[in-house]
Amino acid sequence: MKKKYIAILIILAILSLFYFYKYTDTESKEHKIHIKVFGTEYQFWDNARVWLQLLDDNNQPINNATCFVQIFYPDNTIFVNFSGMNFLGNGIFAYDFTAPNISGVYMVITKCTIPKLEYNITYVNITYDGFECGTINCGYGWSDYWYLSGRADITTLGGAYNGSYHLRLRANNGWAERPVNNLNDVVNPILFMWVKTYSFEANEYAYAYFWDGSWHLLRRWVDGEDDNVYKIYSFNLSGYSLGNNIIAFESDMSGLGDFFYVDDIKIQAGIKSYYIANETEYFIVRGSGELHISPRDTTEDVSINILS
Ligand SMILES: [Ca+2]
Ligand SMILES: [Ca+2]
Repeated sequence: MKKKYIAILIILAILSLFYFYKYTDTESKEHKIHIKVFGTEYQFWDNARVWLQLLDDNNQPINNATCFVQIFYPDNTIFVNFSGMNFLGNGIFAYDFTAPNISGVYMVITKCTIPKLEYNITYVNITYDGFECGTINCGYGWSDYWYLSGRADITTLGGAYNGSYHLRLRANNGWAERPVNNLNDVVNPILFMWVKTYSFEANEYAYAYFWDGSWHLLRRWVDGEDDNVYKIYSFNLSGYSLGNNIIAFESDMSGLGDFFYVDDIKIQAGIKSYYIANETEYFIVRGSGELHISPRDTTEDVSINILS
């Protein structure tokens, strides 16, 4: 009796090969492209499909590619010789065909060409706080408000560097921290801040930290530089793990008459804007996989199927 097969739904976990190519760009920063090739299992005369997905290193689909597929019969002769694949959206390209009546494993080779991208870099202030709203949520480029504890406040007292307000820490328990927006895709971020200290004695300190998964000391202020005059400090953040980051300050002085002030804190960094550099230059990204084809009326050579 003829058996009825339910649709072959189970996608074989076909080889997924990842190929890495560089976009050339003005900063020679690496940009990776990921290609995953999928086939599945079909029977003779099925409408069959192989497809692939192209993603960049931010897992965003690459849609401006041109992709071709080559399919080999189980005896390694050519069945499809680099036919164009159809773009379906979201970085997915597919090739549809009628499954031939030769059972076995078909090797699939894909090749995509992607226009080369370059980018311009514009340096801007991506994070800033001058404290001029007088509370914990001024400025821009931050992912949350300031968290203040102990003797830490935003005040007009003591003379701001710019405007009326600044951040002030006193005594031995002041702590101020604020998380910044994701810095993952910026170039050469540099942290600037204006700081002044006053009335430090020996063994009195204040600290600036940067968190990138663990805390790193940016600078320690000590007795002898506590002249109550604002000075600018800069810290190159390129060497840290950029993504989820926090800037923090801590006071470790003796009393309420010892002062650490911060104003006009900012991160300056390069922002990338991509463009197609040259219509005649392309990257080639290759991938491979396989699909299985089996007879309609027998379970022979069918590795995975569902019977009703
Ligand atoms: Ca200010
Ligand atoms: Ca003191």
